[in-house]
Amino acid sequence: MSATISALQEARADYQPRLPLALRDANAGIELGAPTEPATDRDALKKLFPKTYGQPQAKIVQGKGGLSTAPLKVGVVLSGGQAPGGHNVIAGLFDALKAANADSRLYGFLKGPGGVIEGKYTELTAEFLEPFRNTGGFDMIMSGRDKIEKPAELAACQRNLAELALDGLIVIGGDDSNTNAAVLAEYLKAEGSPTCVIGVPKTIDGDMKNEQIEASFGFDTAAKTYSELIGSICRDATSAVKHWHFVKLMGRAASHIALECALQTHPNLTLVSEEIEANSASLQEIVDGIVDIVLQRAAAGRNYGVLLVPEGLVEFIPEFRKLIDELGTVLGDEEEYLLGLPDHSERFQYLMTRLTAESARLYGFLPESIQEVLLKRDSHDNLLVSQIETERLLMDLVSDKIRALNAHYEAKGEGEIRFNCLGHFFGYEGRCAFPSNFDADYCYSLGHAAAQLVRGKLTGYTANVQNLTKPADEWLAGGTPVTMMLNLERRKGAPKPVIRKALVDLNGRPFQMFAAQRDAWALNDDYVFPGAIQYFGPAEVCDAPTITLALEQRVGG
Ligand code: FBP
Repeated sequence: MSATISALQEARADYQPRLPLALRDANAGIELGAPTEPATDRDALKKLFPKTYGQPQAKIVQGKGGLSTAPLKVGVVLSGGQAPGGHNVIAGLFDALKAANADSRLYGFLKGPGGVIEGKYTELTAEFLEPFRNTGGFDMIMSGRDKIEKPAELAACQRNLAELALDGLIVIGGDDSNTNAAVLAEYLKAEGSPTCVIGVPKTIDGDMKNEQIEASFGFDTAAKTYSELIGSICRDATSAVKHWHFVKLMGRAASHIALECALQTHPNLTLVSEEIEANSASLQEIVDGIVDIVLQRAAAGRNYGVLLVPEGLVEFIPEFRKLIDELGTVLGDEEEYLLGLPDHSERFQYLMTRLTAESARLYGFLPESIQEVLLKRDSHDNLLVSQIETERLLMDLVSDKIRALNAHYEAKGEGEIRFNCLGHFFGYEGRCAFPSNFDADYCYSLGHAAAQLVRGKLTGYTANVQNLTKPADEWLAGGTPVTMMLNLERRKGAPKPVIRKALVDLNGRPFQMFAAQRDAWALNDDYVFPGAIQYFGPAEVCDAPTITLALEQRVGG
């Protein structure tokens, strides 16, 4: 941590995150509900998770008692992309463990799950932790995207956890990492290891949510950070009156971030990947739709506008989906050979012989930078959508079409349409922002909840905090068995257990609210300027949840 700190960081260090009543109670305990089941693939999942399948829901309740007060040793690891509030999960975990027994110790595994496999860790003491409270980023112990999957990796983890004699390991991660936590929990239980594994729902993408998990942490801060920037871009558009801004937004497959930003700022156009898939809209149809709005606004004298593009868009356009699936099959069968070819032109030539004619045409039409990215996957077999410059592809295609229209108008002696566009990508900018009050409180509560689950000796659970649109006092905390959230999906050609990703529900209130207003936003300048996240001031300015969460929990709208 840098020796020089900003005035905000100094002031923010004094912020005491709010906790629900049950997490403030020294005599809280855990109440277990009825056994649970996943929604689908029950038999297969039961076979894969014989030791942890069907566990009951866990609720942390005031006054129940019965949690261990012995000194505990717990490890924590940050997994995957940064999300504001991660440091507060660790602070909450530390404070809860120390409150139960001052001799408890917390260890941070370094650089993600790889640190657990390699046994690289540091002890997290009060002094070490102090400067990180209420700050963004994952720099306290760093993160990584390694997957604990192969038998040798699972065995190495077991060895390292045993060496430290850990009672618990807390995995702070998204859907893939929580799935990984469940796999490790199952393995350790089967091996007779005493280490419990508890996940914490993290990701700015907002796609790890379900009936039990109302929101993943980091979504609130990231979406509000992007909304501030989009609001400023909207004001620039109405000031300069000469640019269309094409803004790609992080968020992986799900369009939750784009949708939340649209609800916050009312841009002229927002593409929602899930709707594009539902309508089977082709790339050409998407481009035509954008051009249509550009023309309508130009006719009203508005040669400017703002368009939001979710980063995972291409995966939802049917012809791209087909291409991506075909590339996936080639990579599944021949990755080493393909990626071993000396340069892109050779890879390209080879792919032309392996793809269907339709996919080969689309692949050949794409810029080389996109062709290259389409051949890469992360350790969880995800496409690297943050590196696909979809906004630029759309800018080029829209510009081409307007150029063609202008040639046509010119031939008829009509005036041309002025269209200048600028591209932006808001992604990494939002992942390490100072957590909003919501994320600071939510994360601190999640950390406390995870500590109580370890004290209750539960394993294979994801910590949850619910009732999030109410004041923190009224939040409810507990744990959801991970097996309950699993289903089988094909990854690298084989069925794999994974937590079902929550995509935008087109019948849900957030999308419906957006759909009811978007026509007016397209043509008028109905922009809203949310401004920067505020940490000090009136509750309606500082503590409001996202519009998405409020609508989903039926508050407002
Ligand atoms: P997680 O799913 O791990 O939370 O990561 C979220 C994310 O920020 C995505 O929105 C983005 O596509 C991806 O990470 C970028 O990955 P990387 O950090 O490896 O560039």
